[in-house]
This record gives sequence, C-alpha cells and structure tokens, in this order.
Amino acid sequence: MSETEQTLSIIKPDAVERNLDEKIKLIFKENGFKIIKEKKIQLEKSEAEQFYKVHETKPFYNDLCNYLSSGPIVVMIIEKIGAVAENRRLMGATDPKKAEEGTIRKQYGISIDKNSVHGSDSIENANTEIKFFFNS
Ligand code: IDP
Ligand code: MG
Repeated sequence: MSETEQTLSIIKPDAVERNLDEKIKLIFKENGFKIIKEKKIQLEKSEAEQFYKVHETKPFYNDLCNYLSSGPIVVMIIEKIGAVAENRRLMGATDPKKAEEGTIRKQYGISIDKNSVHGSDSIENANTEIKFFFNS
C-alpha cells in the first residue's frame, strides 16, 4: 500500500529563467502535492557536481553540471501519497520530445538537457537529495 512520501523537486534554470516557477508550483498543488519547503538558490559548479555524482561517468556530466549551476533554481520538498512515482509521472520522460501529453516536461521542456524539472527517482535518493538541500 502506498504511503505519504516526500521527494525532492527542482525547477531547473531554463524554467526559472522563463518565469515558470509559479506555474510549475501550481501544477504540483493541482495534482495533490503539498510543498513542504522551498528555496530559490544558485549552485556552485562543485555543488552541482556533488548533486549529480551518480552521472559522473556519463559523457554529458560536465555540461549537465555547468547547466544546473548556470542560474537560479527552485528546490522543493514535495509531499503526497506515493510522491516519488507520482512526481516522476507528472514530470514526464527525460527527453521532452518523448514525454506524455499533460506532463511538465512535455509542456515546458526545451530539450533533453533543458528539461525544466528534476525529481528524485527512488525513496532512498529522495532522502539523500532532501538532506543535500535542506540539511537542518
Ligand atoms: P531524469 O532527470 O529524468 O532523472 P537522468 O537520466 O537522471 O534523467 O539524467 C539527469 C539529467 O541529465 C536529465 O534530466 C537531463 O537533463 C540530463 N541528461 C540525461 N541524459 C542526457 C543525454 O543523453 N544528453 C544530455 N543530457 C542528458
Ligand atoms: Mg535522474
């Protein structure tokens, strides 16, 4: 049975730059998520490298870290029953061209790298990522 979970969502630089953060937050609320904590920050490249460490062997790692640290982002702890999977569903596929109708990436994503949102992919990673940004 699904339980109330928390997961980490990031509104990425391409979306913040286009002033989409309030619209995206509204989509989460309309889909039953509570926004528990949020902050707008800009990462140092070294912090982006740490955050995306799982991808360090990928060819796109350096570009990815440059990109995530290129401008302000909005980081949120969001909560719902089954939040991790629900958020992944609502975000849509990594490549906006392959994302389902009605998903955030379909609606707002520009490309596979500028895909507007990040969401944790497991409960374990959600906990790690929440601690990374909201270590209180
Ligand atoms: P996810 O964000 O859907 O979980 P991941 O595979 O975890 O996707 O990749 C992390 C981020 O790295 C993606 O959101 C995307 O911005 C970027 N990325 C993934 N695959 C590629 C690629 O093939 N080329 C360029 N960027 C990529
Ligand atoms: Mg991922």
